[in-house]
Amino acid sequence: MGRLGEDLGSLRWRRRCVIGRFRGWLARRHPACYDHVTRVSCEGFVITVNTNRHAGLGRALAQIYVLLALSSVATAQIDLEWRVADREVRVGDTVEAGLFAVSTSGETEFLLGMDVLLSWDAASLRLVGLVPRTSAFPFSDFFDDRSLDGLNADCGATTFCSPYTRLPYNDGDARFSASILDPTYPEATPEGLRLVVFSFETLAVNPSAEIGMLATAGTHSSTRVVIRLPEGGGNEMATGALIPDVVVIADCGRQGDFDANCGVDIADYFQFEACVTGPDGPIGVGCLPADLDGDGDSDLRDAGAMQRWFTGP
Ligand SMILES: [Ca+2]
Ligand SMILES: [Ca+2]
Ligand SMILES: [Ca+2]
Repeated sequence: MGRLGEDLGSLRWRRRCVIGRFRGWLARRHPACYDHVTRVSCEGFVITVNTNRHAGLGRALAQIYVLLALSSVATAQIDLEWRVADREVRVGDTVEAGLFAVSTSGETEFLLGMDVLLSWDAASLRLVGLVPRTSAFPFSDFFDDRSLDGLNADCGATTFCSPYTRLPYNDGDARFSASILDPTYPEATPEGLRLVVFSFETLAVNPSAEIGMLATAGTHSSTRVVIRLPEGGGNEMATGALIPDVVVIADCGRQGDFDANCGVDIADYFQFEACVTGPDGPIGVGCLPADLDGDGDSDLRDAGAMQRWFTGP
């Protein structure tokens, strides 16, 4: 008597119908073998067999392999993606950044809950908070996580850093959690579901201030998304890619702001027109704000940037 094929698993396959199809097929075609499938889950399977009892086992296992190979596409994943509303801002502006859940399976997936380790450039951005009424989850917040890695409490205090505002310390990382309260699941689509909108204040000039996520932090904390499988299929971890976004933070008195009043308006536009050089440059005296992209001239590309920076009449 021997054991063959133990822990063949860790093959991941498309869960829903495939698991059911696999079980049904195995039960019909190879009931003896089916008895030895000791675990079938969304993560893989384990088969423990008695080689002396099942002469046709090799053929059966070969067929199982074929079935699983054909079906071993990745399980559903939910990418988490930042989408910043306005990527070009000035110091002192507020930036709204939406956190989106994007289904990569081509289907709508039902979200059960998530932990997201937010990260941002704390030298140039300050987390202001959640934009009210933007959450797809009824229950979401920066919870007191002192018992874990204290990402929301790592200001050094013994209590939650901001017990009144429910805001974590602005050190560039925080743990955000969301979950449902009743069986109404937010639906992540391939186009992306906006989970929540965070607002950040811009603190300092930075041509590429990143708002991102951490996969793990400390000893216990990780970014994870849990989905609910249909038809009583249970819950499944479905954490996909973590996709950051960047904000361009410029200073007052630059990038088209000739009068340094932290806005680009008609008065700035007239001065810009007087400074246009075409692609050969060079920039004239007092015309530095007309070179918005910093390449030494004031041409059509700068004019396009001027329009993007335009803040009002
Ligand atoms: Ca922190
Ligand atoms: Ca101005
Ligand atoms: Ca230029």
